Amino acid sequence: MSDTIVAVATPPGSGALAIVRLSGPQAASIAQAVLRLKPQGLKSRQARTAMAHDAAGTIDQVVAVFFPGPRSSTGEDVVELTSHGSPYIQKRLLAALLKAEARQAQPGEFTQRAYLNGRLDLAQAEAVCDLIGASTELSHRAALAQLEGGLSAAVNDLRRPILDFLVRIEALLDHPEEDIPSIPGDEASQTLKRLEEPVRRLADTFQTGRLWREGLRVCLVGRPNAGKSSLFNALLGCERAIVCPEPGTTRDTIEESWDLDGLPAVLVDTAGLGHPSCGAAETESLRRTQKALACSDLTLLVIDASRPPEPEDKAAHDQVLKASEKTRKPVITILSKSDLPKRNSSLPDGHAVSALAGQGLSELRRLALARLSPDSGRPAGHSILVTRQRHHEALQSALSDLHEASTALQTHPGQWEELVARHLRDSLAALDKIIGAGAPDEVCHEIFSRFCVGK
Ligand SMILES: Nc1nc2c(ncn2[C@@H]2O[C@H](COP(=O)(O)OP(=O)(O)OP(=O)(O)O)[C@@H](O)[C@H]2O)c(=O)[nH]1
Ligand SMILES: [Mg+2]
Repeated sequence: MSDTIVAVATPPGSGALAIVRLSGPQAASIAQAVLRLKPQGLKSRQARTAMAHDAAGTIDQVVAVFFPGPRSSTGEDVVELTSHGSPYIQKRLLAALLKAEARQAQPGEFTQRAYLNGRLDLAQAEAVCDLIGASTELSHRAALAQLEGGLSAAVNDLRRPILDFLVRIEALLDHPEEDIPSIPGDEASQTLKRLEEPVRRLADTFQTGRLWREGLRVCLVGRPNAGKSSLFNALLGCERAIVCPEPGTTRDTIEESWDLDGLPAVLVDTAGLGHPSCGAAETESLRRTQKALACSDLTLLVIDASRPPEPEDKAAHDQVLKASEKTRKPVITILSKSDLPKRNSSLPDGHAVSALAGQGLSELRRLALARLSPDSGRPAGHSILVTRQRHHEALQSALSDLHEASTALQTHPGQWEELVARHLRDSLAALDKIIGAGAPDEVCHEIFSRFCVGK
């Protein structure tokens, strides 16, 4: 990291302002050269207005702020140059800084430097990415808690008692000549159980945490004309899909981002199941509906309660229930058009909704949240959530190492110490991967390469 990197930190395109950021040992001298300031012209943490130049002349008036390392965002000397936000100015300013010996930053390289300089651990670096991508209240809350070190602290809390126990066992193993009292098997067994419990609890938060970060897919399905598109529009709060009195209006799947009371979601409208005509378009519609069903986290089965039952209903509804049984994802049965009198005496239990009158919509949202995850609406300040597959896998692996330690204790009652110590070391190594200690280089590379340039 002896070179100085540079990139535009603001999104592409024009805006009122744009920020170009430099990080590295020559950050200040390169900025001073382009701003034609004297050495030491930029003072620590003071904004300075100056003209940026290249060989062709003046580029723009910029505001420069110098953050000397190691107390900067990357741990190195950092300079931020705020210019007017025209793409032309950004391009020319960047070119001038590159000419003055800065190097174009790779995706995520600023955050990677912060990680390598100990300003952030790996979980926090991943949270930077999540925070930038957070589109709803809950995804923002989860990312912020992780960036503030919540997950890292939770992992350290899990590590400490495992390490204490390992140290006790290793003292016995390393100094057999000393009079260190041995650990009774019963006590060791209880200790291992106690160590497993909080690891399992943290790992289990992934069920909810995954939804908070990645979001979820909610799919509206049902017979033609059941009122799916009307409900789709009503839940989104806009006229996104075409609604018509004739059955068979929607033929493609339509997806739209949906803020489900703070959870990032995608709502999917589909073609009606069991349309009487069976041309090529209907066959393709059915294939798309089935695909949407197969990858939805929650299915909303819409049944029109205002019309008498039809012979095709049962097969269509069974198809939906079977698909969600296969994926083990929940289904909510919705009885639509509740503003009209009921004309179907063989209706299953379901949640009454009228897209037209706006009835039952907020209850439907609440019901959806409850079915997706019992604690998805958990209030702020509650315990930390695991939101990434990588962290969940590490916790599962730590858990299975602890479990193997218990098994070793049972299968080798007289000489368990060596084996248990090995499994405890493995479980610590698994936990360390979350915060970065011992995470292989390719894992780090994979994480940072998903960032955009300038982050
Ligand atoms: N009274 C009443 N009519 C509704 C309601 N919801 C939908 N409709 C009417 O039912 C008809 C069909 O509505 P759509 O939303 O297009 O139904 P769909 O399930 O998307 O139909 P397809 O796309 O053809 O499968 C339209 O005439 C709607 O105006 C409702 O809550 N109340
Ligand atoms: Mg429709």
